[in-house]
Amino acid sequence: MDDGSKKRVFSGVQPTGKVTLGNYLGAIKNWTPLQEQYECLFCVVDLHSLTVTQVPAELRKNTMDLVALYIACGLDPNKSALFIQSHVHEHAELAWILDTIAYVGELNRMTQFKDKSRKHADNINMGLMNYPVLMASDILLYNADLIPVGKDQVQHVELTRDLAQRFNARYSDTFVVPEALLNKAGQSIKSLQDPTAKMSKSDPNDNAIISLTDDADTIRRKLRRAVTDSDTCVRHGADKPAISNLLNVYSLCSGLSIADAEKIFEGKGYGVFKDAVADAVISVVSPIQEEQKRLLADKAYLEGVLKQGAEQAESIARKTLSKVYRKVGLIPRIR
Ligand code: AQP
Repeated sequence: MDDGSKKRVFSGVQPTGKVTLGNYLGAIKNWTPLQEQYECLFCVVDLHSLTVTQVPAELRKNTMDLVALYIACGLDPNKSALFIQSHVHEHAELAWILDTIAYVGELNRMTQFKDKSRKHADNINMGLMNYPVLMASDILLYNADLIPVGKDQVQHVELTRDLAQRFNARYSDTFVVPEALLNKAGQSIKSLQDPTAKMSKSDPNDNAIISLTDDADTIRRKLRRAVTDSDTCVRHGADKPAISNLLNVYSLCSGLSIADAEKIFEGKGYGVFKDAVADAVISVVSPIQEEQKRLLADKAYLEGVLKQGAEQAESIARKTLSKVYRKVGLIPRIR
């Protein structure tokens, strides 16, 4: 962690299931280089995941898998604070204060709330509606300047900005007003079965997603089955959403530009192209899987990382929360 001169970055992923290639290309992959330039905090947002029904034992496993995955993807505990959201109780406490300045109307309008309410019609709980307020708390607690997110989360960062400005206007300058940091290429990786929908870990159709735990054969099979567009031409364009998505994945995994990829696959047809996409994805995913497996076998190391990360995060969070409590008029406890 840093002496305070660098800009601060905060981001997180929910341990809601098997992390997808979308989470990796749209989020985690882009965090690694940020560690060189910024003071970074990366969190496994377990409290967020409770907004949809979880099996407790699976949640525990997914959480530790994700911690190991962060490190396997290149997040370095010596450069960034890596921690679990629920280990720093200030997240939930600041969320309560922010709840008192967030309007029901604005939360009701959030696209993710509407989507998830449709998908989980039997469990439209208050947490689902409050999700963006907890996310605002995650960010504002650390006075983070930059929030690397995929396109789907930009609306929540906008709400965070609104809440920060509203609080600052009402109680005097307190929070940094953060900005979303969007990685253009990976901003939205689409479902393999419906290129108009984003690839999501909680998608019930396993063929729609590539999970970072899928083995090579599974990745190849899923890509071969991926839906395509009407003609047989490998070209990027608004009229070819399925092939554009695969080209995007290919480009991000191979390091080649989309224009170069279009030239390579000119006249080759979808079969050859899909196998090449599979090769590129496997070459990225396999080493991550091996490293994740190695890390998961070293429980003591992971626990040490989490202890250190929570301490680093807590030392910032505690200061922000006590400032906020003071500003809103709560009396500090005498110790
Ligand atoms: N398909 C995607 N393409 C690019 N980026 C994506 N992200 C998610 N899906 C894609 C980015 O991953 C980060 C972590 O997301 P999250 O787990 O906190 O929540 P999410 O956006 O709701 O992700 P999922 O996979 O869709 O999870 P579920 O199914 O549980 O809701 C974010 O930065 C997000 O932008």
